[in-house]
Amino acid sequence: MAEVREARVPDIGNFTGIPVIEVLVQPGDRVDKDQGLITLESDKATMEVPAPFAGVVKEVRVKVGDDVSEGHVVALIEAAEGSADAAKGPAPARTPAAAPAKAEPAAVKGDAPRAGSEDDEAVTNAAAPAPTDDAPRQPDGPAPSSSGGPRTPPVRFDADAVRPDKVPYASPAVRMFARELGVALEQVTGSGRNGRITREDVQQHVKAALAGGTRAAGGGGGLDLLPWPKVDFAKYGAVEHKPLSRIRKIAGANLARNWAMIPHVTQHDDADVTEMEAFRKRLGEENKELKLTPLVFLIKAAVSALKTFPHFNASLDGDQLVLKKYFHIGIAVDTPDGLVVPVVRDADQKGLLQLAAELGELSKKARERKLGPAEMQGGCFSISSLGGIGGTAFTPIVNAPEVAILGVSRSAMKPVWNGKEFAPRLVLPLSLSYDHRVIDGADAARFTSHLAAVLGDVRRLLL
Ligand code: CAO
Repeated sequence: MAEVREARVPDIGNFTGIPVIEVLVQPGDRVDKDQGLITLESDKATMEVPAPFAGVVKEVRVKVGDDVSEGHVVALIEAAEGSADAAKGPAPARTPAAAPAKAEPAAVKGDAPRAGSEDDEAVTNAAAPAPTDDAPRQPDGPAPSSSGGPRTPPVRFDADAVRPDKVPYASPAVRMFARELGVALEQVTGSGRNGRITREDVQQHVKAALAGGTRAAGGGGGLDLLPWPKVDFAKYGAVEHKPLSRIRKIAGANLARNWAMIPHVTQHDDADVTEMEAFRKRLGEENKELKLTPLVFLIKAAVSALKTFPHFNASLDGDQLVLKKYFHIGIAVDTPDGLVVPVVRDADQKGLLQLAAELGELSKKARERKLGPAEMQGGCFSISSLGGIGGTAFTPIVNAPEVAILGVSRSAMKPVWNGKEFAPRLVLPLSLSYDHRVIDGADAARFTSHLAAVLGDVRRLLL
């Protein structure tokens, strides 16, 4: 007649009083050797206690919430007929078992090696090989001790080797389940105790990915944000509801994507535009029909800088940088309905006066909502000028798929040291935001220095 034997908690290093968080079997269950019986969870990692031999569970001696240590009896199992391991297995139930022989411990890694994997050798004597109901069973278990006596598979539970901030909190069974589905556990939010990831969490993650959610299974990043706060503002005072305009909704969605997906850095600089302003005023006097603002000089200066630093006139396309040989400059225009960005095409081929005329026309059309989609497409680089309004600096958001945007604030007279004395100079603040995946800080500083040099001496635009 088959013997009923004890299944005990194996060697788990120096850990004692580890809570049981899952009981994976119940009386009557047929278990294979090394099949998980219970899951333990310390504050740093989880592990399964495996069945030391195949058989039928007669009694489960622990429940969720119990604290267990090495040698604690987990279950009584009636050994299957002909189970070689059972013959050499632990002492029969209710007979105190010999202390489990300690094999050379192997550290439990963050991801438990799966049965039959290349890692098996390294973990020959490590328990918790992590089979699951739907996983292949491990054909052979731990080797008997040299004495040939009974032994429970030992586990070295090396919590120090486990980085709690790096290792997702999940049982070996859940890890294997995630691996089979190609899900990176780092991207799954755990709903269990202490943020532990459950099988259901993995399933939900896959469902969200299949439904086109932001979190793709096994790859990509994706933001895992809290839901937007829902507040009843009327509780605190009078309010009025006003629907967002279509432009604001579209612009808002684009801005949010660009802000979230592009690693932004903003480089600030000053340009001495004293001479440029004197020239602009003269030119304005001669062309009273045109509105000749500093912006047209900025467009020309931007073209000059883009020619000198071609990777600013580019877009990312996967792991390719698409360098553009044309110079279409987007101009952010403030309209009552929100922000739009019409594009001045081939700005390199146009003079200051033509640019002024075109800019006047585009901003008028923008404010009258008469811009066609084609007039807002194909931009290489954008300029957002708040100079007519005020401010000293700001951080514009890159207009994807462009890689940089120039923000311009209001010029102001400032005392500037010329080597001998402070002289009153008209200083124009520049704020260049860029995509740090494409542009390095040093190049951004060179770019704004180039802009400042060109705006400081507009004769350079002829070069
Ligand atoms: N410093 C000082 N004065 C400036 C200046 C600057 N940097 N830029 C413009 N000015 C002056 C102009 O010379 C003009 O003066 P006059 O009336 O005496 O001629 C006045 O400010 C108003 O200029 P403007 O704003 O009408 O014209 P512009 O060519 O500079 O800009 C446009 C045109 C369409 C870009 C602008 O009207 C606009 O919409 N700006 C807002 C852009 C925006 O919202 N950006 C933020 C986007 S969110 O990141």
